[in-house]
Amino acid sequence: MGAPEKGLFSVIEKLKGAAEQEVRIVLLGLDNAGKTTLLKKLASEDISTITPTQGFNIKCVASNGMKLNVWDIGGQRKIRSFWKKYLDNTDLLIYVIDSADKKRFEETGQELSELVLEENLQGVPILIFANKQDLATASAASDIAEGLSLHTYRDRQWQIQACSALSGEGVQWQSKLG
Ligand SMILES: Nc1nc2c(ncn2[C@@H]2O[C@H](COP(=O)(O)OP(=O)(O)OP(=O)(O)O)[C@@H](O)[C@H]2O)c(=O)[nH]1
Ligand SMILES: [Mg+2]
Repeated sequence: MGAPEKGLFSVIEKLKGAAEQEVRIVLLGLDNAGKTTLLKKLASEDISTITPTQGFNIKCVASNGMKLNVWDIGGQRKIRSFWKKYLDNTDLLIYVIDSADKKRFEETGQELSELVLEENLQGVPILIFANKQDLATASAASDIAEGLSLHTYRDRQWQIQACSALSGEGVQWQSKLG
């Protein structure tokens, strides 16, 4: 698991500083990666009845004097073509990966590499969550970073963080609120 100070908030704080009031976050990744679970966990909502997202969910989370508008968009292949419609004015891209789904590492890497080429996302920082670390078969975040060649992303800030949306470990949101 990543060090606590490397949490979501440190990224947002670096991004915006204290002066800015509103942050637009887009949450993307393949279907079943755990995006909606992560978002609900962040908002301290029940995660027992989550179904695949057919369109998108938006949640506004007020925190540390900032308003975080988080757009959680379905990751099924047929929905991915709509991702582009949601990228305008994005302050932060959160990209979620199922760390235990090795069969789809190539697919998720491909989607991410296409996203970083999007004009609307030029220079936009990326926070990658290597999710499902509670599963014994999960790959380490460092291995995923290497597999995705993240070190080649030199035109923006990026950070990868191991987490479990299910347990909340590594998500580090509430811990920063207090
Ligand atoms: N073991 C484990 N399962 C998780 C974790 N996060 C999510 N899941 C499970 O993964 C499945 C998919 O989670 P969702 O949150 O619906 O995934 P999604 O990325 O929103 O999927 P789409 O809406 O289809 O794009 C659910 O059964 C979740 O319970 C995690 O950290 N660990
Ligand atoms: Mg979803």
